[in-house]
Amino acid sequence: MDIGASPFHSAAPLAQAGVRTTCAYCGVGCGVIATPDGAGGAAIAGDAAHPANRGRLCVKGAALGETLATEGRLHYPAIHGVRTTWNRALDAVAEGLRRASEQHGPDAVAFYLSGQLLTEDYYVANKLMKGFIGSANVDTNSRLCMASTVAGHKRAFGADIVPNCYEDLDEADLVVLVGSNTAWCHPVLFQRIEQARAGRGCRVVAIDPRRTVTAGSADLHLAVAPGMDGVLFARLLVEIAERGALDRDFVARHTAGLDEALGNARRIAPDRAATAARCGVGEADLALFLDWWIATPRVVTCFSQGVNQSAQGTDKVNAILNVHLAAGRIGRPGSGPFSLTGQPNAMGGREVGGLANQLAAHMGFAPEEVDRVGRFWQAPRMAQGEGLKAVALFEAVERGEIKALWVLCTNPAASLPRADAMRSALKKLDFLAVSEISAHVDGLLDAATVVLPAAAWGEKDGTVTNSERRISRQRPFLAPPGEARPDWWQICEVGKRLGHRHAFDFRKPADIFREHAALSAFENDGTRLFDIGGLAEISDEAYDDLAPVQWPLPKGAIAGTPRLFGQGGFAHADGKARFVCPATPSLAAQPAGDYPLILNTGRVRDQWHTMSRTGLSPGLARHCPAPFVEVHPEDAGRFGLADGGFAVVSTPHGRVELRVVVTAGQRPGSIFAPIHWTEATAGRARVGALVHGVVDPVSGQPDSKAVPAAIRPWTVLAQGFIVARKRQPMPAWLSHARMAVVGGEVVSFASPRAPGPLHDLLSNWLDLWASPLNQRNPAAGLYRAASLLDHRLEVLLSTGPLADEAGLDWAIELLSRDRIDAATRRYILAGRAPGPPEDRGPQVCACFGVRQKAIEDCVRRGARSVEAVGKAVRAGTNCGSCRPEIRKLLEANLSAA
Ligand SMILES: Nc1nc2c(c(=O)[nH]1)N[C@H]1C(S)=C(S)[C@@H](COP(=O)(O)OP(=O)(O)OC[C@H]3O[C@@H](n4cnc5c(=O)[nH]c(N)nc54)[C@H](O)[C@@H]3O)O[C@H]1N2
Ligand SMILES: Nc1nc2c(c(=O)[nH]1)N[C@H]1C(S)=C(S)[C@@H](COP(=O)(O)OP(=O)(O)OC[C@H]3O[C@@H](n4cnc5c(=O)[nH]c(N)nc54)[C@H](O)[C@@H]3O)O[C@H]1N2
Ligand code: SF4
Ligand SMILES: [Mo]
Repeated sequence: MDIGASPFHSAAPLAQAGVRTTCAYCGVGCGVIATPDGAGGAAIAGDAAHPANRGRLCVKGAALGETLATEGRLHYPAIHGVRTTWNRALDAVAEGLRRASEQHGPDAVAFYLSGQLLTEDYYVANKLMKGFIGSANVDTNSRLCMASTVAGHKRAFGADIVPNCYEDLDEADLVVLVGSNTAWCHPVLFQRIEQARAGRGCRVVAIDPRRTVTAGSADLHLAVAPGMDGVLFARLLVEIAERGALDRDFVARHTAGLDEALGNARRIAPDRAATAARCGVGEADLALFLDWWIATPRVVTCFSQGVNQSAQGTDKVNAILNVHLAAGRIGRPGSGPFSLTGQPNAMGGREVGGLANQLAAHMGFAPEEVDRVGRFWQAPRMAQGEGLKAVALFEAVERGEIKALWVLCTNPAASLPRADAMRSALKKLDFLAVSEISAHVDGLLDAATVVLPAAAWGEKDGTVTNSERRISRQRPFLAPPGEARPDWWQICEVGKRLGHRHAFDFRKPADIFREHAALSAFENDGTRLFDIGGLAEISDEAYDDLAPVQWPLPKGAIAGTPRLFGQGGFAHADGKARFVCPATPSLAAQPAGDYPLILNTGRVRDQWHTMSRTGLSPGLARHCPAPFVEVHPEDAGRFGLADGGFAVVSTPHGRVELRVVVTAGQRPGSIFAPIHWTEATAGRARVGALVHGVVDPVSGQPDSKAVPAAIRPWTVLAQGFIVARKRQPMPAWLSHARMAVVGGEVVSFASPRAPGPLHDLLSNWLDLWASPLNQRNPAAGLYRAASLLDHRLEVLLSTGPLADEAGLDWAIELLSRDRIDAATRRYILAGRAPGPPEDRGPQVCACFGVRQKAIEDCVRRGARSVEAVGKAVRAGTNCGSCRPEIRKLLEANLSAA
């Protein structure tokens, strides 16, 4: 079969003028205007016409232009690591899937997808597996992300519906953020909340075991004990009932099960003292939270991974939905429960049925639903029941039951629990296909039989749905590099090769979208709320021009739907919502014995997951340059750890070496480590390897926030850095972290070896032995070696007993010089710029590269507000992501003064 000329590659960039598209990252779904520069890059600006962000972007969105380089991308298909043609690669995928299915049955085949795929990609993948291969073994990284919310919504509402919209955050008088580091993970929504605070005096409560930047800037922070959110919300339910805050009319007409739920809540949270004790919060703080919530009709409760990623995740979700139902505060202006989705298309994946326990278009596996979807697809081999959820699916891979797997747009070798075991499991497969954009995806690409290069953000064409059910277009403005092609096309080509030419004969994303919209309306008659029948006959032109719109949008509707359920109309057969009785909260695995601490994992402000894209940006690198573990001072004392020192963190599943940050913002007994670094960006710091395989019993979502763990000091004798123009492969034995800088990269490292021997080993590794630029000062333990090419710095290695921030800053600066003169060479070996050393502190504002010391100087010179700091050094005046941190620095420096 010939694949013909590529419609995705044209000699000229696809567009010259500004193209309206949607940000590649989080579920806020901000509108972006990208203006290609004609040289493969693009200027990025917020889209003032997009209702999600109204022109704002956070620091990650603003830096999208720094991630467009095609170096480091996959350019060609490959079989067993050898470049091949698309024809051969696609034939090999079809053959790999066919053989496994014929020899072992369809359930020996699986797809593992991602909330970063577009709806059109997702739709055809789900259709191919559930209708044509005949298995429901198609799951997604959304299982690690939103599954508990999906399950909670379904239990309470009868369907997976987010009842509210972003305007409710502008119109609320109280916003409760549960298990959400909104300031860092949904920054543009956080800015909307901050604006409501400034404008209408909205209050903010943060519920998080850690004092995050979000919690630090809230009016009230409840440092809830890990996993105990359900107790807090059970008490709230009881007090809503006892203090006259029930909406009796709403409860009577639109809900069922309040009495049982109340009885259950009274058992879980019998009184305030017991609640405060179980939640580990002060009684006065608890009382304030209860008072504020009960007294404020316009209240939005936002929740994210501190809720979802728990062994009690679905129960936590329902405990939150219960209080909103009881008070009738749902789907009304300024009030409702609000799941903040993680990935840009977490919602789209749910709409097409990307999860193994859903079919398509919000249908499940009831016989009439299987029949309906089967007739619509004219599918020969419909899956008859649920497939395996991600963790169970990969356990089946481990047992050798899954023989052929296709992974698209996610890295299970990094992000699944027990990541080391997952790496071994992938090697057991008879056949593994991987669709990826990046050539640096460790643990996955090396295990693949076939690697398929995908088109990336900026090259892809389709739709995504954000947290408020708003469908927006992602539009291409660059041609994909080499022979990279969109995911939907890859899937359709494999579908055709499996003999289903008619079912996968889509020529463009608009064709797929129309079918998806038509299925949502097919035999619907109002029985399914997910209905976008109004878009089923959309023309190609109208699809290209589609303005952001919120579903439901049934046939005949003239506008989308911002809110649902304000007047009832739930999706259960009787139209009523259900109060759910959560189990009494308790941790799935208690810290004890050899693993006395609770490891909590999550995100930092300027990186996205495995960093395959954000890691390319020098501007984003400086905020958190290396992996770390946060420890409370009491635990630091207990385990002999020092701030700035190093520790080994271990669980029965893995072990990492991390820098220690001692902070009172941790709860005693809990430690926190970010998830972002893999072997592509670091050494000996893959936190995913530590996480246990425990899942929520209802949703199957992993419990990645509460893992019993041990910590002990790790003695480091040498630290240093490598500054290099080109990416340097690093030895697996070295604890290190990479960071993009202008003109090259930095690798910082730490080691238990003494500086001299370590320096020798690394000089050897980097081929710097013979370099004339070599300086050794054994008495001080300081060693340097460098190589120049055409008078420019190529590689510089610096090793010593301590980290040398000032030396590093200067070395980075040298990388941007076109010519290194003789005088400068002397200073290279001395390791610092002429003049006294200068430590500028960590970067706070990524947009303008403003470091901590510069902000502290402003305070010393009289700045008393975030605005004044902005006026003086521009920090915080662009995307605003760093404003909470500037405020924190202001407060700290003023109280110190
Ligand atoms: N900068 C950045 N932004 C992102 C992403 C990113 O990688 N980087 N990823 C996106 C994605 S896919 C997602 S899913 C979202 C995630 O967004 P968030 O959920 O906000 O991020 P996390 O850091 O995973 O976890 C949130 C908080 O849950 C807290 N937590 C842990 N255990 C508990 C508990 O028992 N109860 C409560 N109440 N809180 C608890 C943690 O301390 C943490 O601060 O972010 C999205 N946005
Ligand atoms: N311990 C712990 N583990 C976690 C979490 C946690 O908080 N703690 N969070 C979980 C959550 S919420 C999430 S969402 C996951 C995220 O985990 P992953 O999904 O594994 O992380 P990403 O780095 O986003 O992976 C996306 C991959 O797709 C590639 N890619 C990007 N665009 C495209 C494209 O258009 N097509 C294709 N084919 N490939 C593309 C990227 O290069 C990258 O390798 O991690 C989960 N794992
Ligand atoms: S908040 Fe930031 S990362 Fe999220 S969509 Fe908006 S610009 Fe992108
Ligand atoms: Mo996520």
